[in-house]
Amino acid sequence: MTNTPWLACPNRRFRADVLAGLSLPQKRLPAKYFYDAVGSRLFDEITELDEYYPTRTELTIMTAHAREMAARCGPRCLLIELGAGSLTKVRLLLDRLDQPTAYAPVDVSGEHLRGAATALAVDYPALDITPVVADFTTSFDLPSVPANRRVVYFPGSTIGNFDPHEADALLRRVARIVGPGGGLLLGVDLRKDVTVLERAYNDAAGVTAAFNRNLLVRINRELGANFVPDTFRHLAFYNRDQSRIEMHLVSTIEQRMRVGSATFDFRAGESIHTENSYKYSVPELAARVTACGLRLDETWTDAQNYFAVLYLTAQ
Ligand code: AVJ
Repeated sequence: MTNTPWLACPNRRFRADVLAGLSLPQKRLPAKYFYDAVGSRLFDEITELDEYYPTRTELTIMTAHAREMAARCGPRCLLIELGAGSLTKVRLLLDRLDQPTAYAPVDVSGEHLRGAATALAVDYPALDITPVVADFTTSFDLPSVPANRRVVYFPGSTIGNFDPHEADALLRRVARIVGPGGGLLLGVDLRKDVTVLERAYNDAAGVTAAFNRNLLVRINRELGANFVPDTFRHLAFYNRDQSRIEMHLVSTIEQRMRVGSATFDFRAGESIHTENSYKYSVPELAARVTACGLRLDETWTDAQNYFAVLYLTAQ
């Protein structure tokens, strides 16, 4: 048999999303598809760039306050991490948690996740690690282990990739997953000087540009398309009205591209909108989470107020 539905399925979803996104008047592609194996590696490179402050700042906050965060989680918690990536930040938490019953990292990039989980298991031999390969924007199964409390760890300001109504839906779903009394430890990037923001998405070494263009490389490979990534220019800027960084790929020439049997025309200068990264203020976010059934218990931030980590309790 040549058709294995459990393998074909995720790809069908990818194809449908790409075809739908490229058919819009303002072409767009969902940012979650950045993270194939190459994209995940490029993102890890981004986190180490001088210009990219969020990861480093969040790590500083986590290092300074991991003990208080772990105390909020309490003993024997089930820790669920959304968009787990390389599993570096969570170590700071795991080092402080009181007998966690299990750790369930959830990520779309199966290869990357399994590798990271194996590496983590070496350093935490007593911990029950259950990687869940899933798109956390859809529903997914969690290990059914008894725990004092369920806590979702959602770091990296990944919440910033969601439009406000999607972010609300996700927050409501997290509240439902952890149940009343359950927690959410949320990392968010804050509003700040535009120069600092724009530099973070326009690094001198061009790693962010490569990360952006890799989406086209992935589409070529997985969906049989003929994009020439070099004919698309990386564009990232701060949209003040929406308080978000926008990333685009701008076609430098007029061209017709093929994705499978579909074709898409590009004018010279026409863009594909590839990512939004919303920047929040703590009071604004507090109002939002409250409306989604979560109570803000504690906020930790850095000296420059660049980034915040929030502990929220589901009502
Ligand atoms: C995954 C949301 C943390 O918006 O900063 C980094 C991804 N995109 N550079 C962000 C990203 C371009 C990122 N987050």
